Amino acid sequence: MRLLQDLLAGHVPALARAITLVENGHPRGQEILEGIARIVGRAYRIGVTGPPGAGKSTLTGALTERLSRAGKGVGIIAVDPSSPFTGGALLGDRIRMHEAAAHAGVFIRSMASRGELGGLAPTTHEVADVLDAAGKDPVILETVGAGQSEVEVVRAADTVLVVLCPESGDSVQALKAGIMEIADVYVLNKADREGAPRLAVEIESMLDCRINPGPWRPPVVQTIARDGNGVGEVLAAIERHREHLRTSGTFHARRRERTRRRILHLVNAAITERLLSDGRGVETMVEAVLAGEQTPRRAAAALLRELPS
Ligand SMILES: Nc1nc2c(ncn2[C@@H]2O[C@H](COP(=O)(O)OP(=O)(O)OP(=O)(O)O)[C@@H](O)[C@H]2O)c(=O)[nH]1
Ligand SMILES: [Mg+2]
Repeated sequence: MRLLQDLLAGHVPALARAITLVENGHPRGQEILEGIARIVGRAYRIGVTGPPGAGKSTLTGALTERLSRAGKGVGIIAVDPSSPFTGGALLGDRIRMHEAAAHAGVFIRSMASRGELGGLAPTTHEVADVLDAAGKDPVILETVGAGQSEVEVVRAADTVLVVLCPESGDSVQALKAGIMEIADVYVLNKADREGAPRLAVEIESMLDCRINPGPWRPPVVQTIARDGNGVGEVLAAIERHREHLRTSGTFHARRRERTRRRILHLVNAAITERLLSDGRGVETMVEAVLAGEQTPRRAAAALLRELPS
C-alpha cells in the first residue's frame, strides 16, 4: 500500500491521512494498523493530564520545544473534551510560535472525545501507534483529567505527568477525578502564583500517606511553564522514571498491562454496541428491573446469554 510506504517514510500528508482513517474506524485504517503492527513500540509515550487550565498545553509546548531542539521529532495528541478545533488548535499555534519546533517535524493532532462510546482510549492509542510508526518519538498525549475515558488515555502512557496549579482546590479536584494515583511525576505549574509552596507540601504529605507506596515515589517538580522555567527538570524527572521502569523490569509489564486494557476496552465497546444494536433487549431488561422482576445482575447475565452475534 502506497499510503503505508509514505507513512513509514515519514511523509506528513500520509501521516495526516492515515490518522484520519484510523480515527474514523475506516477499513483502510485497520489495514494500516496491521501494516505497522510489527514496528510499533519504539516511541516513548508521555501522558499529560490535570484539571482544566492547569497549564497542560503550555507545558506540552515547552517540553516539545526543548525536545525538538535536541533533534527529536515529537508527536502530540491533544484530546479535547468538547471540540476538535479549540484545545489542539491553540496548542498548535503555541508550538508553531517556537521556531525550533516549526522545523523539527513536530506533528500535532487534536481529537474530540465527545460522542465516543467507550472507545476513546483505544482509538487514541491507535493514533499514537501511527505516530510511532512514522518515527515520532516521544508521543505526548494531553487530556484534561476530568472524565474517566480521558484519564484512561493517559493512564496507558509510559510516564504520566499530572499537572496541578495553586488555584483554589486543584488538588481536591484532581483527587476527585482519580488522577492522583496515576501520576509518575507531579508538575506543580504556575509556581509564580501564590500558594505554590503550600500545594507542594500538600502533595508531599499525601505521598507520605500512601497505603501501598511502590518503589517509585513520584517527584514534585515546580514549573512556570509559560516562561519555560523548570521544564528541564520535568524532562529530567521523565528520564529518571524511564530509567526506573527499565531497571526495575516494570517497563514491559506496564506495556503488557496497556495492551491488555486496550483489548478489554475494545471487547467491552463491541459488546455494548451489539447489545444496543438489538434495540429492544436492553430496554426490556430496564423495565423488568424497574418493576422489581429482575435484579440488574440477572438482567446483565440474561443479555450476555442472548448476545446477538
Ligand atoms: N501565571 C502563569 N500562567 C500560566 C502558566 N502556564 C500557563 N499559564 C496560563 O494558564 C492558562 C491556561 O494554560 P493552558 O496551557 O491552556 O492550560 P491547559 O491545562 O492546557 O487548559 P485546558 O486544555 O483548557 O484544560 C493560559 O492562559 C496560560 O497562559 C504559568 O506558569 N504561570
Ligand atoms: Mg490544553
